[in-house]
Amino acid sequence: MPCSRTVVTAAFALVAALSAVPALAQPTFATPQDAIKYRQQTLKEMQQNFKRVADMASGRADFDAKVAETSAARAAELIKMPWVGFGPGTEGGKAKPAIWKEQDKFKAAAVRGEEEMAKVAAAAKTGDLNAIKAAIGGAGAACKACHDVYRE
Ligand code: ASC
Repeated sequence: MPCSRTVVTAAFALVAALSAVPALAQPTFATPQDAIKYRQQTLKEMQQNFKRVADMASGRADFDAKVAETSAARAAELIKMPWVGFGPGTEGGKAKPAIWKEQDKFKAAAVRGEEEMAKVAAAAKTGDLNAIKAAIGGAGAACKACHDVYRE
């Protein structure tokens, strides 16, 4: 075969790709309580990071560009994580049953949060407090919109 080296390389790439799948799989939970704890913890840590930035935007805390950037980046990563913890049969905590009755709407609310937090992270990366001030309200509104409907 003229291209055996290419074939072997491709085969290795395929094996590597397939064996990488389990590592990328979503976390699973032994019990509903584990899922509830997981989503509460990730949302809590997200909120702590968001609040640090929001306090700078409102003037409650002194502006530190580096802290704002790392905190906003962390919040933007963390807000992607809790949603897998709202799987079938994990009703409980402060989560309202509506989450499981209208999964599409809940997912849309989650995505809105992710998008708004990404804007805060992008703003914080510029180091410009005014950019953060402009972005923070949209993120807060996304948090509130979801809580109003889906959290006790
Ligand atoms: C927070 C927090 C929320 C949002 C929301 C904004 O810091 O915990 O849920 O901001 O209150 O309206």
